[in-house]
Amino acid sequence: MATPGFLDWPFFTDRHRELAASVSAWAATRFLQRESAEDRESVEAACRRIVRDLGRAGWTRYCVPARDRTEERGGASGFDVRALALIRETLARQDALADFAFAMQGLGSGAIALAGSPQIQERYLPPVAAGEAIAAFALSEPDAGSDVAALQCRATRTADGYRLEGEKTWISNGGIADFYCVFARTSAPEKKADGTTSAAGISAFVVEAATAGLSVSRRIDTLSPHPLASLQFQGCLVPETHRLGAEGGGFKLAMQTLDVFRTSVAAAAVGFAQRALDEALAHSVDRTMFGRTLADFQLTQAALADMATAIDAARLLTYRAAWRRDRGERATSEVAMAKMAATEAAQQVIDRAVQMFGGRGVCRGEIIERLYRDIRALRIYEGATEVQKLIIGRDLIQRTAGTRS
Ligand code: COS
Repeated sequence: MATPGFLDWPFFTDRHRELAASVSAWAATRFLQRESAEDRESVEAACRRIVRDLGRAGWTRYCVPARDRTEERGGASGFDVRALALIRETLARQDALADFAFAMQGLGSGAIALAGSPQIQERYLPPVAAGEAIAAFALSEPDAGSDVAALQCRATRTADGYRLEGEKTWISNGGIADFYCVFARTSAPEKKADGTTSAAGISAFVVEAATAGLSVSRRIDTLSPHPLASLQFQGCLVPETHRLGAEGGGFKLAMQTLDVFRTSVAAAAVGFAQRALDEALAHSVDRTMFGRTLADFQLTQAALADMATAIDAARLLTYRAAWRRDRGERATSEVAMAKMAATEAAQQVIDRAVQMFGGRGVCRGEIIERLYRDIRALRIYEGATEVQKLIIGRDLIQRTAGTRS
C-alpha cells in the first residue's frame, strides 16, 4: 500500500509517519487470511489471538501512555492520541476486529493510565501494552447509556474497600477481559435544579474478572460481531487500593477517558470510509456497462469526488482533535466534532460505495457489505451523534456566556 498523502500534514512528526508506514505494512499482510481463520474460531477466540498478535508486533504499547511524558511522546497526559488514531485508521482499513481489539486495550485501561496509583499502573498497564492482558471499560447500564450520571451500580464501603452490586451492559470485551474499569455510585444520586441527575457521587474501580461475585450474564450479538456482554456484580469485593482517583471523581474520569478515545473512533471511521473509497475506485475502473466503464460516467465521478472530500474533511477534524489533545489541552468540543463528523460521513461514504457495487454491495462475503455493517455502531458507541451535538452546543453557549459576563 502506498504511503497516504495526508501524512505530510503538519499534525504529524516523522515518528508518526514511520509508525503509520510500519503498521500499514504489517496489517496488509497479516489480515489477508483472517476471514478463513475466523470461520474456524469464535469471535472471542479470534479477538484473544489478535490482541496477542498486536502485542507481539508492538502496537498495543501505543494504547497506554509512554513513561517519558514529553511533548514528542504524547504531552501532559502521556497519551499520544495521534499515534492511537493513526493505528486505528490503518487497522480499520484492513479489518474491523483488529481495530476493535486494539482500541479496547486503550479504552479499557485508559482510566488506570489517567488516575490509577503508581502500583496499580505498574500492575495492569505493562501486560495491556504487551497484549498479554485484555482490558474493558464498564460504564453503560440498562438505564444509563447516554445519561451516564443516571447509573445505578453501587459501591458500598466495607472495612477495607467496597462491595459492588448492580448490572453493566454493552461491555466490549465482556467475557474475555482480564479486568474491568467499573464505574459505580459511592453515594446516592442527587437531583439538580433542572430535574436531571447530578454527575457527583460516581467512582471508578479496577475489578479483576476472576473476582467472586462478578459474572457475565448475557452475551450480545451485533451487526459487526465482536465480544460484547452484560455483567452482574453481586457482592463483589474490591480493595480500596483498586479505586481509580478520588472517591466521587468517576464521572469526570470517564469523560476524560472518552476525550482520548472518541478521537480514535473518528479515526476508525475514516479508515472504514477510506477502504470503501479504495474499493469503489477499483470497481469503477473495472466494471463496464453501456459500453463504458463505470468511471467514465460523470455521476460516478461526482460520487467519488463527494466521498473523497468527505473523508478528507473528517480526517482533518480527527487529527486536529488528536493534535490538540497531545498538546495537553482539553479538546472536548473538537473531539466531539471529529467523532460526530467522521462517523456520520463514513456511513454516507460507505452507503454510496454499496450503491456503486449494486447487488454485490449487499452480498455476504463482499468487503463493501462488511464495511456497511462495521460502520453502523460507531455512530452510537462512546457517545452517540446526539450526545456529541449536545457537547458541542453546550460548549458554544458556555463560551458565549463567558465572553458576555
Ligand atoms: N472532561 C472533564 N470534565 C468534564 C468533561 C470532560 N470531558 N465533561 C464533563 N465534565 C465535568 C463538567 O465540567 C461538570 O463538572 P462540575 O460538576 O464540576 O461543573 C461535570 O463533569 C458534569 O458535567 P455535565 O453537567 O456536562 O454532565 P451531564 O450529566 O449533563 O452529561 C454528557 C453530559 C451527556 C455529555 C455525558 O453524560 C456523556 O458524554 N454521555 C455519553 C456517554 C457515553 O459516551 N457512553 C458510552 C459509553 S462507552 S461505549
